[in-house]
Amino acid sequence: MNIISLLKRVSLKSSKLYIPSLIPNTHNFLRTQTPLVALPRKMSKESKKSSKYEYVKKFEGNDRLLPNCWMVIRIDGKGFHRFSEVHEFTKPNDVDALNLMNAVAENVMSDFTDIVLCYGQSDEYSFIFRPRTELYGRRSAKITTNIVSLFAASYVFKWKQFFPNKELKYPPSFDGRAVLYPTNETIRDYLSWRQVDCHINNLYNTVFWALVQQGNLSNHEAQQRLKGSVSGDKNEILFSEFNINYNNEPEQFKKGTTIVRKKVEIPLHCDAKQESSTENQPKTKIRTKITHLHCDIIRDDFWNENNIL
Ligand SMILES: Nc1nc2c(ncn2[C@@H]2O[C@H](COP(=O)(O)OP(=O)(O)OP(=O)(O)O)[C@@H](O)[C@H]2O)c(=O)[nH]1
Ligand SMILES: [Mg+2]
Repeated sequence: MNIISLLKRVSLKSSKLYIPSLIPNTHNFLRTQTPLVALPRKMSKESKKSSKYEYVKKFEGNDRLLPNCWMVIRIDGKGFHRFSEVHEFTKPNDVDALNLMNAVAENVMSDFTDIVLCYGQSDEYSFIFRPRTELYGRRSAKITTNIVSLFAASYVFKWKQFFPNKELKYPPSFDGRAVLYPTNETIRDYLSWRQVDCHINNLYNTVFWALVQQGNLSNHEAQQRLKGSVSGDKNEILFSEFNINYNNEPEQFKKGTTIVRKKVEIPLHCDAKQESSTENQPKTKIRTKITHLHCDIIRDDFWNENNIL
């Protein structure tokens, strides 16, 4: 007689003993159910009796996101203007702060395997899920809150790794939203929009802080100087007044960071080679590697090189 049948027999004799109708894992059941009078923390649906209050569940809305659409979860730091001041981030770009954001995004991507690409700049990150994902039944709030809370927790968790000599003064938080894009064209346009935003902000911030830090203008004066200027004017100010060629600024600042899963060929370990060392067998294996890029994602080249769409 197996242990489940034995327990069921005993249950008939003891009115206090609870045997769930579905016991998924005998080992866990035995471990968590001693002494045998204890009720499990969560009852199976079959054995749950609805209370008179259960009707309130019907007030919850159905937020299932449309199927077969690209799903984007974008998170954005709350009040990072202040957060970056309090934590004395380098202006206009703090490499450690940006790399912390990238490491956190990679952490989220590793945890949620249906994310095919992430794009980040400043205090924001977009996570792109494959259109056919069935994660959490495509429930918008469940997906968004899981991503945003893992992001915030990982940001705190990894802070010391990037700022070993800087105390985290208060807990950072992030907002999150889910947006659907129905076609390959619209998801590409979404990402182009974020990358153009990165370029516009970075060019503005680079000139603004050059005028303030090297040109000794006040914040207000720098703002007035740049009012109505187009990108050509800003490039000219940088070049003629500060000898800065914007094209030579780091790609990470100009383009933001794109994280993708790349298939890479890696050599087999020496011992593995010895075990099965025949001439015809491959000496390499294909692995997926999460890779950070600072490249143009607006042009076709990126999409032709990466098999994402
Ligand atoms: N110094 C510095 N500041 C940064 C850096 N990255 C982001 N920031 C700051 O973070 C802000 C992000 O912009 P927003 O998201 O529009 O501003 P916010 O204060 O976070 O406002 P909400 O998102 O509406 O809460 C920038 O304006 C900068 O002030 C950085 O690398 N260095
Ligand atoms: Mg923000």
